[in-house]
Amino acid sequence: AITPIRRALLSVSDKTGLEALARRLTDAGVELISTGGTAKRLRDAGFGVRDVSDLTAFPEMMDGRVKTLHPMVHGGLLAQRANPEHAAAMAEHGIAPIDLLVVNLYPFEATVGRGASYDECIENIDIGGPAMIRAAAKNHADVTVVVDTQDYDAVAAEIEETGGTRLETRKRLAAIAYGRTAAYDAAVSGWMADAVGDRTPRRRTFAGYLSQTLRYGENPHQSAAFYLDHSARPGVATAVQIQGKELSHNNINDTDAAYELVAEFDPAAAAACAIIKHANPCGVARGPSLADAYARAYDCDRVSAFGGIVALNRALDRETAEAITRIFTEVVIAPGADEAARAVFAAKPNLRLLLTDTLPDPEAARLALRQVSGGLLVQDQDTGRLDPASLKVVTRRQPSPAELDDLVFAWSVAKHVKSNAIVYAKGGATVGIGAGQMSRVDSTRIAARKSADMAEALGLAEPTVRGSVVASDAFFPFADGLIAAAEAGATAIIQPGGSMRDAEVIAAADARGLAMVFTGRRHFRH
Ligand code: 93A
Repeated sequence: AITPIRRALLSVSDKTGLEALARRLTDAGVELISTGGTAKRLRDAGFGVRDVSDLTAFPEMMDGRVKTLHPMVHGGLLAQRANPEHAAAMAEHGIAPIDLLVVNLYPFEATVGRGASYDECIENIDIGGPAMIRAAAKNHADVTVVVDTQDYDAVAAEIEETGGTRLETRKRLAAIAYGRTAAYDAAVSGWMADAVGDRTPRRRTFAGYLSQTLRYGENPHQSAAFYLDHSARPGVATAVQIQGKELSHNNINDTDAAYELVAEFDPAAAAACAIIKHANPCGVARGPSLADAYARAYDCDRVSAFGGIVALNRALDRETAEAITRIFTEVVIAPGADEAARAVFAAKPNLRLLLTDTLPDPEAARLALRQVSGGLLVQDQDTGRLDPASLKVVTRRQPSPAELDDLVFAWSVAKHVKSNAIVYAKGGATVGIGAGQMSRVDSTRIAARKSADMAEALGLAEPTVRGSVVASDAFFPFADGLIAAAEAGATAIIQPGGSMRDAEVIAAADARGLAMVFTGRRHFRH
């Protein structure tokens, strides 16, 4: 069954495609009504359009805060056409039906995104638009609602073809409409809660707004899209892509992991580089220069670094760009890139280069979400950072200053490795990483074995884990993991402590002359 469309109300902030739509509606004999700015744009383009203020016999007032909030508008949207009482009310009050509503809202998310003042953000909270959208969507039995410029073409085509719209189309559009108002209010709520620093998980609602549809998801048979939240946090979501192929679902996920990790390292203190594969680091290093940091991150696991994601904590320079382009790399993200570096990358047009103005703030409080079947798990993001002064030495031997430095470095990396996480480090670079194993002792052994393989490939006399330190993201439940690390050649250990068998683990460390410190805090990452 087709419901004819005779009158349309158009009220849009984003005027993309407006004239083309108006042309097709007018040609199909549809009468147009509009709010101030939209009406002006249409009139300037030569269309005949009736002002909402004429319909309501009320001026738009209070800076436009009140323009469509009127029974002449809402009656026209909400009246059930086949209901005799509704028809009588319409006749009595002279309310004419509105069959098509085209609205897009004040750009609240974009206003927040460009860092506008509090008052300006408040002024960009649309009230009349969502009210009309919700009214029209509720009454989809009779009314067609369009909130996305991307739907203009299909709706216009259906009107041209049939003189109206199908019920199925109106239902589909109503679902899109409620999705838009829900996401809109979630953005307003999230922004306001952030403004007062309230991140109580039980009070939050979550929705994003569409940034882009992706070619596919984690695998080619999964469809996917990328949604942004209101936070405008520097990172993969807000970065400018300078060059390279379109980002994939997995690129976005891995780039996020890479940038969050490298942001742990203060660029004023040292350059740092993280290379990521499958959301886990395969090499992380600090250094006097970016090129040095990249080279040593790469040396941790050259095999895995192939096709990896590289994140830097300083602006990309020519030397580092040249080193990165020597192997196949998927994505590079950095807080800037100089001209010479850009020129080097330009010769590799497929390589994706993402730039942000600043690094993400690793200490910024925020919520982390994870989907489970039928729900969302919500928690504070793990922003816990180590205060070296709080470390407790539990062994007879104290760590040397060099060991201590590496222990803190390894711990910062371990926080970003999937559990069970084991990270060996030496001289400000990881030399072996064990990630995502179901047993901690397996992670310990895998990290040592990878390091031995790497040492062999590099032609080194002995594995790089010899004389390294090791971080464990959670306590060693038994001494076996620690013994495995000691046998691999680690000389110092950082871990949360807190196992029932801590005494056994400490005794095993003392027996081997290891230094061990407890953080009192774990960094599970599942
Ligand atoms: O300030 S409002 O919340 N009050 C209203 O009554 C109202 N009616 C429509 N904003 C309102 N709108 C919004 O105005 C629409 O959602 C649309 O985004 C915008 C279009 O205004 P103009 O046609 O003047 O450009």
